[in-house]
Formats: sequence, structure tokens, C-alpha cells
Amino acid sequence: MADQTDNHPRIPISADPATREAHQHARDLELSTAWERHEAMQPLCAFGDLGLCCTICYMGPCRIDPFSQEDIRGACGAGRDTISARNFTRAVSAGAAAHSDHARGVCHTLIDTAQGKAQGYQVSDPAKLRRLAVELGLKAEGVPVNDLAARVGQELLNDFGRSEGFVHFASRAPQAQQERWTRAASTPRAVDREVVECMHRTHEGVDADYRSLILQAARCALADGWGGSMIATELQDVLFGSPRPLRSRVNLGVLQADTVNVVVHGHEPVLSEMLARAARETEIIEYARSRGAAGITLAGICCTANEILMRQGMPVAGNFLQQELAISTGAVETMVVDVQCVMPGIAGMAKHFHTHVITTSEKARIPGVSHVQFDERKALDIARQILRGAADNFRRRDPARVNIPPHSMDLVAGFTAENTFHHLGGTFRGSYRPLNDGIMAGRLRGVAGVVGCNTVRAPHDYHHLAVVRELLKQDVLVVETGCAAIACAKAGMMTPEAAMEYAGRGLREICQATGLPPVLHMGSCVDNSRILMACTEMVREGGIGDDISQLPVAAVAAEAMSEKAVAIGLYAVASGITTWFHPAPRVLGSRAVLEYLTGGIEKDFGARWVFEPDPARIAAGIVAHLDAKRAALKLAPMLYPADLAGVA
Ligand code: NFS
Repeated sequence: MADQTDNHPRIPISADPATREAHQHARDLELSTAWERHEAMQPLCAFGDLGLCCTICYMGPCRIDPFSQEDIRGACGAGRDTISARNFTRAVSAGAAAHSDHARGVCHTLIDTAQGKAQGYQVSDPAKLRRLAVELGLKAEGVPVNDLAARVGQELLNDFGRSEGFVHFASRAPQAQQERWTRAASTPRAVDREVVECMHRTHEGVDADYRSLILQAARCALADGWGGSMIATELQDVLFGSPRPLRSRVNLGVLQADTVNVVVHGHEPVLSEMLARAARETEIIEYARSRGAAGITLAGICCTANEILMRQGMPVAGNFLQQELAISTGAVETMVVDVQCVMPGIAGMAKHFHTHVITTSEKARIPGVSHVQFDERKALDIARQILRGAADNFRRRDPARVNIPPHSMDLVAGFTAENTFHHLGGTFRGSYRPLNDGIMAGRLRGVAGVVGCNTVRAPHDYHHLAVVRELLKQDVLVVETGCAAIACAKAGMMTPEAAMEYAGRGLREICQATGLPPVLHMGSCVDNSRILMACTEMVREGGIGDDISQLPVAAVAAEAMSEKAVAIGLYAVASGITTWFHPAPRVLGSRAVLEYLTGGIEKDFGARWVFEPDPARIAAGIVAHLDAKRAALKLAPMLYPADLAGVA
């Protein structure tokens, strides 16, 4: 129970051939990556893994023996339930803080743009800006776009520190869910306040009751999902344009042997949008040519990749566990990083190649790499400077050491809560009716959000793919974000043609009629807020439940790694979406906490967690869950039983 690392002796380190080849190449060069470092860490500390190590005060660290039948207590008297609930709450608050601090930056960029202080930015979706202004109760009519942008930016910035009331977008949730939040005292107030309160309550000697702690963690997670993350998504759409379906390519093979390759990595699109723009400028392309390259390739890793993919169609080099491998191709001139999911290990890897790693955020520096401070007042100039520097570095590339795995795949991305279901309804009839009808008629079993990271504790991409393959076969429409989305894109599941290969008959019929892929890329991890809004729209459309918790929907993060994923898991559950999660957060050492998260919490929020390591059982669990929701709603039986659906 202690070690959740999956041992699949027959499964290689990754389901992705590009990753396997690049990793083998790195090994041949005797370079270590996350996999080797993880291996060297074995055995993992079981106390820590179970959530039974408490480092909160300086009398400890205290550790509770998981096998003891006695009621062992730490020095202050905290037992296993308090300790694991506090550790869990701190993980959630760190995750919520990360998403939300990102959102705060977007608010500032919008305000600075409105005031003419940000170079190269503009309001790209004024219609969405006006809709938001009306929703926030601001006067929009006749107000110039920039004035409105400043007011909307300021109003949402207030959500971080408001002294009374609740975060604005919490009122978007279906009424029944809002009432649950009121009953559980979990309606998010100000974003910063919820993070601070988590830190306060988990300080030594404050909240010792596991349920009370977890309800606060839920309030903090909801301040992320319906606050920070939703603000980031909405304002990034306003600034950079709302995504539309577009085609691009994904995997390490998007790096080119003859171009200057620049990889952007991290989470915030503010600088990478400018890099994407500058990389298209004739002058910059000419500069790269003058340095002996055929042009410039700008590609992304992690959620920065998802952001510029969704809006600019920029290619994606890979997901979380591919960041070091991108460098070990020997073909990356510059890796530009901002915040989150950037392994310090890239600095060590870059030393073996000509690659320059550049940190750009004042919040995130890495010893031994250069820092170019991002400043939105000179954003475009900084972007050009970085690209010129990369072009200069092209001459230092050693062609004999270049080893780019020849794998890349087509994908369609750019789906949102607003545009996706317009496709289902046809160009002239944007509504969720066709989706709800498809579910009611039994053509679709339901919808699953497959999200989250990669982890060295599970074979890379393998769990995502195994779960999604089975769900598609069972006529479940899959929506994705984050590194899970990149995993499925690499495997070819995000093209309209993929429906023929993977989808059950009902889902295939819908994909064929609409031209949609069976797996929809909805963006970065902050864009999980799009999934919350899609669920809200399904409730509003009617016929499949009055509450998100009644919908035939589910969520899964089967290769979770970051604290952000734990925050997302908790806000999904607290929003009424039952969520499968692996590896489990560090709560397995407390029976009470475990039973609450996987059972009792359903009374408070209408949904629960399921901690399940086996992808086949995850998929089977989700299908059974969707069927139970369908039965409770008395929906028609599925039109095409899976075993007759003729999946190839
Ligand atoms: Ni989400 Fe995106 Fe990936 Fe996990 Fe990291 S990149 S914010 S945290 S690893 S999915």
C-alpha cells in the first residue's frame, strides 16, 4: 500500500515511441533524467507517501507508524487523521495558489494593456469582454474597449482580496450546487483569503478536525476552479482571442534539423504569445537565415504549449516528462521557461548540449541558467531579443549530436465551452441541445474529462491512453486538458479520423455528423474551468439533471504529479464531478480521511474521489458510474451495446 509506484515489468517507461527513443538516446549518452533520479530515490519514504509525516512544527518531524493499531500521536497530540488532512490541505492550497497567481498576472496584463503600458498586446476578443462586463454588473454600453478592459480586469483582480462577498464566477454554478456549497460553508470568498486560511488552519495548533480541514481545502479549491483558473481562462481569451478549432502537430518530431528551435515551457501565455508573434516576423526569420538556419520553429512543452497551441496553432514538442528529452535531442537552441512544472533538472541536461535555458519570471529562477526578466512594457522587444539570441546559438549546435525522434502527429485543438457544442448543433444553431439529446437517446453514454500530468510513478502516457481507449469504445465523449491532452494527441486520438479507429458506434455517428474528433482538446490546466462551464451548460440545457452531480459525467487524472492536480481533483469533486485519481494524494495513512474523500464527501458535494491504480479498472469504474447516473435519470438504454458496436 505504501508504494504507489506502478510496477509494470512488461510495459516500457512510456507508451510514446518518441519518448522511449529519446530516453534510450539519453541513457546511451549516460545522461540522467527524472526516471533515473526517481529510481535512485527508491525506496520512497512510506511515512511521507501515506501522509503520516508531519513537518509542520519544529518539535518534529513526527511520524506515525501506519501498521500500529495504537492511537499514536505526534508531539502536539495530532494523530494520523489530523496530520494527513493538514498535509492534504496544504497541497490543495499550493495548487490553488499556483493557478491563481497566474490569473493575477493576467489581470495585471489586461489592465496594463488597457492603459497602453503593455507592448504588443491588445484586446483580441472585445465581444467576450463585453459579455463579461455585463455579467460583472458593469456598464458596458458605449464604454470604449480599453476602458472596459481596465474595469473588468480590476473587478476580477478584486476577487483575490475582496473583504466581503464571494468570487464572482461562483455564481455561475448551477443553483443546486451553490446551495450545497452554502450548506458546507464552502462557497469561495476571496482567492487569496482561502489560500491564507488553509495555511492558517494547518499551522500547528489550529484546526485539528479532518473534515473541517477538508471542507476548507474544498473552499480553497473552488476558489481556484471557479476563481483563479476561470479568471485566467476568461481574461486570456479576452486578451489573446478565444480559441477556435485549428490543426497543428505534436511530439518531439516537430523540432526540425535545419531550423532554429525554440521551446517555450511552463504555464503563462503572456510572453509565449509574443514569442509566437515575433517568430512569424519576416525580419526575425531573415535573421535566423543569416545565421545558417532554414527558419525558426517555436514549439511548446506542458501548458504553455497548450496555450499557444489553442490560440496560435503552434506545434507542441511534448508533455511534462519530455522536457529534458527535448534538450537531449541536441536540436534545441533555447528553452524559455516561466513558472510551474519546470524541472530544475533541465539545467543539468542543458550543460551537456549547446542549449540555453532562459528563466523569465521573477518568481522562478534556476541556478546556473540565464535570466531575462520579462517585462510586458517591452514584451515584443524581449521576445525578439530571445529569438535573435537563439539564432545566434544555432552555430553552436553540433549536427553530429542531433537526434530528433522521427515522430509527430496531426491534431485538432481549440475547443471551448462556447464553441464545441456549436459544432454539435451545426453552424447556425449553437446550443447544448444536441449534446444532451445524444446522451438522452443513448448514442453517447456521457462525457469524461481526462486531465492532468505525467508522473514517473506510472508508465508515461500509458494510463491516459488506456483509459481513453476504453472510454471511447464505450461511447463516452472525452474532453481533455494539460499533459493528458498532449498524450492523447500524440497517439492520434485528436483528429476527426480517430473516431473511425477508436470510437464506439454511437460516438462515431456523432463525430461523423459533426466532424469533431472523439477526444476534444480544451486547453491548459487552468482551462479545466472550461469543463466546469460545459457541465454548467449541460445542466442549463436541461433533461439530464438539475445539478452537475446528476449529470452522466466523470473526471480522471490517472498520472497525477503536481499539487495543482490535487486542487483540480478537489474542485471537480466539490463541483459535483466524481473523480478518479492516481497516484492517490498522500492520505492513505488515515482511514478516516480516506473514507471521507472516497465516500462521506458525496453527502457534502454530490461526488467523491476514487483512488484506483489500474487503468482498465478506472475505465470500467467510470462506465459503471455513468450508467448509474443514467439509470437515476431514467434515461434510455444505450443504443449500441459496446460488444456489438464493432470497434476496430
Ligand atoms: Ni497541469 Fe500544466 Fe502538465 Fe500537470 Fe504540469 S503542465 S498545469 S500540472 S504536469 S498537467
